[in-house]
Amino acid sequence: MGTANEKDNKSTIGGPANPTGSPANEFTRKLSITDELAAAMQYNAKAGEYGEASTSPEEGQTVAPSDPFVTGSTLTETVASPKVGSGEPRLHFNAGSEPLDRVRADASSQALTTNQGVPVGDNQNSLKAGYRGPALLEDFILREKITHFDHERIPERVVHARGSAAHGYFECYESLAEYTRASLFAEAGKRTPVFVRFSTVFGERGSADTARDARGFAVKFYTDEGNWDLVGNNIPVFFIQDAIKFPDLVHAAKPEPHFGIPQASTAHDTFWDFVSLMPESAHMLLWVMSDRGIPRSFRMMQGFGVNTFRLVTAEGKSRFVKFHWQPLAGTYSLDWDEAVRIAGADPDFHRRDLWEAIECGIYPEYELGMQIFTEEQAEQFSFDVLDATKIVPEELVPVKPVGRMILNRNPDNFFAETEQVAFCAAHVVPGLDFSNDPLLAGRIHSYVDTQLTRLGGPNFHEIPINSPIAQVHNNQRDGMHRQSINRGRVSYEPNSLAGGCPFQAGAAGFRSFSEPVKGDKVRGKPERFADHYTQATLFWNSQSAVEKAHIIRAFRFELTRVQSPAIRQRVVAMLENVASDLAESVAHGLGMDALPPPLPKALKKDVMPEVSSSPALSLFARPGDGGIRMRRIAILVADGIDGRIATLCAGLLGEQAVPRFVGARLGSIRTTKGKIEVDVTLEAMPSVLFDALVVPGGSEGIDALTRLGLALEFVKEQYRHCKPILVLGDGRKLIEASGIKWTLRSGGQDSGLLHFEDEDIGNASTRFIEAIAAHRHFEREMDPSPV
Ligand code: HDE
Repeated sequence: MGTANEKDNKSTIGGPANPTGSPANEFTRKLSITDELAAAMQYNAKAGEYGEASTSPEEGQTVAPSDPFVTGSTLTETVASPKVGSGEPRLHFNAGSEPLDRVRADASSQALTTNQGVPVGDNQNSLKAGYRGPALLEDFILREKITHFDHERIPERVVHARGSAAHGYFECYESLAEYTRASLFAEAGKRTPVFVRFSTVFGERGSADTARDARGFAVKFYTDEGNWDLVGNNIPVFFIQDAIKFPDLVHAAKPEPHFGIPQASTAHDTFWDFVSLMPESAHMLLWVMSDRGIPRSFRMMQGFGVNTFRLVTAEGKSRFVKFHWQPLAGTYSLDWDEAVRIAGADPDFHRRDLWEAIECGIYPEYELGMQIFTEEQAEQFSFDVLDATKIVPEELVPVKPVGRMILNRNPDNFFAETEQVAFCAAHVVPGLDFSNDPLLAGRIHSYVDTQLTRLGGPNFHEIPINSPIAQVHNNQRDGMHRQSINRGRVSYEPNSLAGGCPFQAGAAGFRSFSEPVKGDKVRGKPERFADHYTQATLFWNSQSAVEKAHIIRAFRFELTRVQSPAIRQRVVAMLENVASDLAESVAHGLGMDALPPPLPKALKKDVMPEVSSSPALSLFARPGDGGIRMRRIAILVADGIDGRIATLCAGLLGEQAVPRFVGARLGSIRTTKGKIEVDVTLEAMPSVLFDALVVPGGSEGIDALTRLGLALEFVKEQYRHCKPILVLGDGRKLIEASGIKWTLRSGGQDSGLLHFEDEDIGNASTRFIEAIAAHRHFEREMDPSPV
């Protein structure tokens, strides 16, 4: 056991008087082999840290210890117990990176305990001095329970507080090694686990899902080289160009501070005051006021990385990239009147939709696309790719599909996963990097910073949902709520006492793209950022007539709620620089007699855009796969309806749609052929919660429905919101009683209002399914609606 250093070891302050064979001898041995390890690293070869050499960092120096004991914390680590574990140290391993199973808890067949694991005998009564006497301070069971309860809430996210999330995976179509060394894109078929959170931006945690707002689309990829968070939105641009304006934007949009009104709505003075003084917001405003601001479902909206990022190859070559998510179910939206009513009928509309789709096995799917372009190409664009208020039109750089994402598992626990997940725009992996977008720079800082308050300290990366599946090894230590029990005494680098570990990865690790930078230290923006309107006009020009009408309606609605006429005028003056027909229509709706002069433009010269219209910007450009999975279909029922409706219902179920028999009360109703159980009442699930309507035949049943105000209302709303309506046989009487006309005002045919005789059910079903797949039948839309 003796080594050359044994004598010296004995002379250390902690050195034992060591009778041979005693544990103290092991102590001496450890001192010796520790010294051997330290001696094996004679110096720190720092040459690679300077000058030219530092651009390709080498792997850190490391020496393997002759015995694992040497890097351990204690000689007693082999002592096993049900608490400390097997006594076999798991070397080179961080147990915190194990799958979430390690922290899932299930109480079936288990007795109730305190947080200390003490079985609780009575969970009904606090401890008292006598049945009618005072409760006793001694009652640690009561106090623990109440104290924990008192602290159940954490601060909500300062923005994006309202959200819903799911687990799934990303699958790469083909190797992207030509563009990036990111491991998740290394080979065709490679799967990477993901956790995705969708959110609204401005509403509080309990606000309604259907508020008009951008939607967050944040994806955490648990790659084998660490976590990559693609923290995007469902709109490809943003309100502002520089992070320094973000607190102003959010303060202006949130409820006004003096009275906390309005909740989850930009329809108020402070928001429009701010944005009309920040004309760079014009482009984003058009997107938010379009139907993108009220998606039908999280499953039916696009996602965008917004900021320009970089892809970097193994050789260090960089290209710019914009990220796009494309939903397989197509892009569809709500009607504004519908969105407002849903907020009352089911404020959890989007959350429920996502949850139910996944529970039913109808897994939401999105394709990831990339617009990849070089810096030289970017130089030629009429806009600046570092400006987050600009898109790169697909006509300039097509979107290359690179993989698909499938959400196939709901979380076990909303708080532990959806609430505690922490996304961060700074979380990138080797092969990805940032551009100099000044908005992105602020984001790189903000996300970690905000978690320090929200999640209570610097160890939020250890919360199970946030921990990477890639191993975490570094010398960070301590802080609130630390979970890892780091073995050994070394928490610094360079070191020789742990054989240099953990050592820097060198070429295998993340390396920032070495971008040449020059220029004065300034506060300012490049000139191309001053063009605030060209792309807002491009968006407007790319919309269909229906979409334009909805944008006008949204501006009118929001500005009608603005109390200050001067602010309304300023917004209209801004819109004049986007499109005169837009400005005029909005002004007309606001009762303005004359248009104000347009806002002066910051950029005096005209910009020559590459394209003046881009069809890809219309929601109608993305119908999806044409399926009607998870579409909710109401079948109105009352005693005496035609029983053949059951056949139609079965056909819809076959398409994985969700038909529901809706009646005045629960229980069974009598049909001409037997009985049907009512699924839900007209009151509990009003029209706005359904995508389509069936009015069955059967004279007696229809007469009963015609006498029901709620049934008439139901039909009217389906019609007003341009939804497909299938009417069978005598059902036509309910349509007529609702004041609905069979033909359009233009005299044409309404493609979404179908009437068939009862015996025609097969044909009716096929046509109806097509009409549902078309989502809405806007040819019937009139403003204002006569029904
Ligand atoms: Fe965020 N943003 N953001 N943001 N953001 C947050 O981080 C911030 C921006 C986005 O589901 C916060 O953890 C700044 C653009 C999403 O948990 C905070 C700026 C885009 C989510 C923050 C922006 C986003 C957030 C609040 C301007 C689209 C929700 C809570 C410089 C690309 C993630 C949190 C989730 C959340 C800061 C602008 C997307 C405060 C400073 C542009 C999807 O850190």
